[in-house]
Amino acid sequence: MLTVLVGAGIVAGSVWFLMGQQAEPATLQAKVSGTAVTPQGNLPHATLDLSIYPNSTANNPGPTGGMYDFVDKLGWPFYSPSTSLQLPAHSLVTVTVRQYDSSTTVWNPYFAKVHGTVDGTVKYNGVAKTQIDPADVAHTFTIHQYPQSTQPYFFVSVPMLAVGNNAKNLTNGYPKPEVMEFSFITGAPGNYVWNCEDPCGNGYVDFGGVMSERGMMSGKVKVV
Ligand SMILES: [Cu+2]
Repeated sequence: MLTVLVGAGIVAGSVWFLMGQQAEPATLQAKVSGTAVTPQGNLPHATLDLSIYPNSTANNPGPTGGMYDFVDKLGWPFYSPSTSLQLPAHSLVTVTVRQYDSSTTVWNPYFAKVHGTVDGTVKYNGVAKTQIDPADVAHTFTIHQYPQSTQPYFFVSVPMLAVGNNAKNLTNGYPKPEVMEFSFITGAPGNYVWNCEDPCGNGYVDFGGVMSERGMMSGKVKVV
């Protein structure tokens, strides 16, 4: 019992430490170009490009400054170029993700399924799918409400396909990426959060460390 209490204290302590130190990275704005035909009529069309790296390298340092200069040395995975995202309201948003990390099996199969995209699918390297094998999930991109929010409902969750464990690194220090492309429709303006629901961190059930880290596996989504 004492061990459990001490363990819980360490988890709470490290979460407090990380929360207290968190800086918000510079905001990445989705680019609007033209309109798109959607199930909700013609809407402005915005695009957003993200990458997921398994670790930083000399040429790709990841988030820097403040505590990131410390966490970057731990070999943690991160979303790039930013985890602070801004999306236009009442628009079709198409996100392209280049994913360079290997698998950590997602424990809850719900997060191996696609939720909240326009037609319920994601294009994985050009092939539309509604889910992938939980064992092949590297990370997830999951947008949701703050707890007890009164804002419009907004939920999108996409499992990110892992590169093979034996994939060879190329000259840039990473293997050839898996490419995910998906679209969703935003509603009224509001403030949301996103995070990864795959246990890619460490500490308590692998949901510590990087998982709660702004700049790495969680961030803000502002709909304007
Ligand atoms: Cu992750």
